[in-house]
Amino acid sequence: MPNSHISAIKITMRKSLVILASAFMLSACFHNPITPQDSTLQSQQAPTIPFTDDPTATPVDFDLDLQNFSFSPNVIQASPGDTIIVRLNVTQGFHDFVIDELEVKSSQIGQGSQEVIEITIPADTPSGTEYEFYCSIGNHHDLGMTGTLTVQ
Ligand SMILES: [Cu+2]
Repeated sequence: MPNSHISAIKITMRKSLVILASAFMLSACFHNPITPQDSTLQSQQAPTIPFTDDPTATPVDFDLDLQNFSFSPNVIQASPGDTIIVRLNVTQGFHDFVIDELEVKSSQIGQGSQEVIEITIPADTPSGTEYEFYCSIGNHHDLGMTGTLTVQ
């Protein structure tokens, strides 16, 4: 008697396994249609490169090296109405680029990093106007980390 009872339990367990396996396959089928949608989404998100993501690929008007504690070059020129593109290369230290009057402020950039910024000169800027650009971190300005944007 005890033996037949045990085998009856085994059969029940096998049936359960089969049911479980079927349920798994069914759910696998339901999941299948989602997979192609996912891969479509991924291909739609494929690289659109934002302006500042690859600074080395962007054509620029001025290349500035930033180090402790100066800009090189420290003079740049533009005309009224210009939008100039400036690439900031930090070769030493941790710096930014600010022109208060034109509301220009880059990120704070660490050594070995770059950032490309745009500076728009208002069309009604009088010829001969000089804007100071400087690093706003710590006392870098007072240590001489300044330059001049001249409008011709
Ligand atoms: Cu600085």
